[in-house]
Amino acid sequence: MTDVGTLLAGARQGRIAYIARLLSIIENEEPEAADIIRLTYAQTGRAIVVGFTGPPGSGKSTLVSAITALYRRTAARVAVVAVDPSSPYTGGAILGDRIRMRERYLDTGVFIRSMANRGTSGGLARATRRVVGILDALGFDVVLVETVGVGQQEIDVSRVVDTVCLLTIPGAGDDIQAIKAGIMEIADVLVVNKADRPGADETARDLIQMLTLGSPRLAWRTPVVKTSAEDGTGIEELIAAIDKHRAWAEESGEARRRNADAMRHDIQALLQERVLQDLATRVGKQKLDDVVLRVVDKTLDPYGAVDALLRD
Ligand SMILES: Nc1nc2c(ncn2[C@@H]2O[C@H](COP(=O)(O)OP(=O)(O)OP(=O)(O)O)[C@@H](O)[C@H]2O)c(=O)[nH]1
Ligand SMILES: [Mg+2]
Repeated sequence: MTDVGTLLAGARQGRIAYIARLLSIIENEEPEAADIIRLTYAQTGRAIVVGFTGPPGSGKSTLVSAITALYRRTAARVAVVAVDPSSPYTGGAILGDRIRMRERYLDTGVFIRSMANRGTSGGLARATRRVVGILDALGFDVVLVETVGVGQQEIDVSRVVDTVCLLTIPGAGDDIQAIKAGIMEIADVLVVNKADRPGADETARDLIQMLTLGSPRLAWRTPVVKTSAEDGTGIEELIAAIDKHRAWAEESGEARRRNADAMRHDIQALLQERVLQDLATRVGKQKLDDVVLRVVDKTLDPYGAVDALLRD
């Protein structure tokens, strides 16, 4: 048994080992998870929670690092949650050079957590949302979530974050097709990263044209921002676009609507689990075995078996 109170107190003081342990309990749905959520849920909803999604190699990790550095200038505490990353956050690849990397990892205002993909995408989305919620409740001002956004395993990131940034890169015709195919539905901000490479203006133009052709999903006009995560160009503009979306979502009620949608999903899933558990307890193995035998002996049909089990 882990003492939840001790863990929470340590985590609130910013002790990394305690934070990590709390998140593991949540992620693995250990018995203490429900208590932790009960004790922290009321303190959630303060952090700026932003998702970065897009095809592998589009520069999500590099952009998250760059944006983290900028948020840190205003002394914000930043947490990064990388969902099933193909390039681990401890690798040198995420930061341009070793000096910057050392600075970042010595910086106690930054906490990085990688989440492994576990089974169903629904499970991962829920675990991710909870992990984000705990970080929010522990006082992180900004929580950045990286997910691979093109492919079968993608999680519905809009159920996890307040603002979804969808990355593409110059000349990525196929990616744009994929974006067109529906992923754009979830994008609150479109980012053309690697804008230091040729073709960024054309790609941005294509995206803007696509946005004007499609019927607007909401009153929100999805902006297209060009960035270079490598040299820092456009990062301030990206933060400004995120801020603007956040303000709009608050004012228009979209934030509340989206949260309600995510919570409905979450509660329904929990309800289903609970009902199934209760049912398993109520029915019991012996009763089930008896009924199965009667069905095998043809004295009862399968529907009648269910009726019989639920009756007593
Ligand atoms: N030229 C240029 N290269 C970049 C930029 N951003 C990232 N890169 C490079 O692109 C490569 C992939 O970057 P990552 O940040 O690992 O990309 P990712 O989207 O996180 O990749 P996965 O996590 O594997 O999906 C690295 O070699 C980066 O240095 C950029 O703005 N300009
Ligand atoms: Mg990455």
